[in-house]
Amino acid sequence: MSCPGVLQCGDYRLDLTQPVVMGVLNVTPDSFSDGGAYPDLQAVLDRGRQMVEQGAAIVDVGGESTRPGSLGVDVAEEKRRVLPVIEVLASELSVPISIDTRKPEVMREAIAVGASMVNDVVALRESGGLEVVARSKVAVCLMHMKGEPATMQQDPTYVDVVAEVREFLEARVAACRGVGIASDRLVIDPGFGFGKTLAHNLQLLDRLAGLRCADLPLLVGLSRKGMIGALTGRPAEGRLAGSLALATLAVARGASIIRAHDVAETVDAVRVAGAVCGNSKVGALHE
Ligand code: 9MG
Repeated sequence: MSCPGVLQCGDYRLDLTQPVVMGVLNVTPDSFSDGGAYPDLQAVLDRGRQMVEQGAAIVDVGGESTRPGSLGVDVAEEKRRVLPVIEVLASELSVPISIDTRKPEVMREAIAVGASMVNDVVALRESGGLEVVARSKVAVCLMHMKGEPATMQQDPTYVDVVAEVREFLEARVAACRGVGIASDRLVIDPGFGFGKTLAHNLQLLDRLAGLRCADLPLLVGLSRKGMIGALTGRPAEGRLAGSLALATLAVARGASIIRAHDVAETVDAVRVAGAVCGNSKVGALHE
């Protein structure tokens, strides 16, 4: 049965009565490579442990870049990058491990080695994705993306971006329910930067509460994104202050999960924002 404020992630029950942080752990060749063919598992595990110590409630592992302009990797290469990492993190860490992938075969094998959540930028639209998740107990994040990463930022247009994103998410939630995925396993995400101009991103954030469907938790990924670069003129590594400002605004507008690279700083921002907005227990705990 669905229980408001709890996300069922495999064997984990994640408390979302206060907003939480999902740490980003990319295992693309430029991230944890030791120069050889395989990811440096010890370095990845150390980073995962550090994220948990810093307060991450979920660790999101991705082996394929979805940045604007990026080209995909093939399924064998993606599995080679992520599966050993998921297996070691799931056995060593005490939080749900999420697999960031759009490929049903990668989802299935990641779940088999311990992933408790699927983070899918195409919201289970690839053939077989719905069934893989339905046959498991994992949670799934359904994200909106218009177009494909290689071309999505080439003049994206909407009549009403908030209404179109909400209608898309409602349809994907209905598709999930249609194959038997319970509501307490679903999370929705407007997909900031995925086929959206700066103006679209700002409207979506400002009207985030209007995206809610069926009281499902909202996840947002704003950390280091191009919209911060557009507003501040700073490169990705100089966008922490902008990322924290957006994370704070997202919590104020009802976001439950903040996907972030800078875990320690984001956890503090989210706790403070959650306390002010009345959706966190942290104020009471430390008074
Ligand atoms: C993988 N990835 C990159 N940005 C993201 C975002 O905004 N949301 C989700 N769910 N995943 C993302």
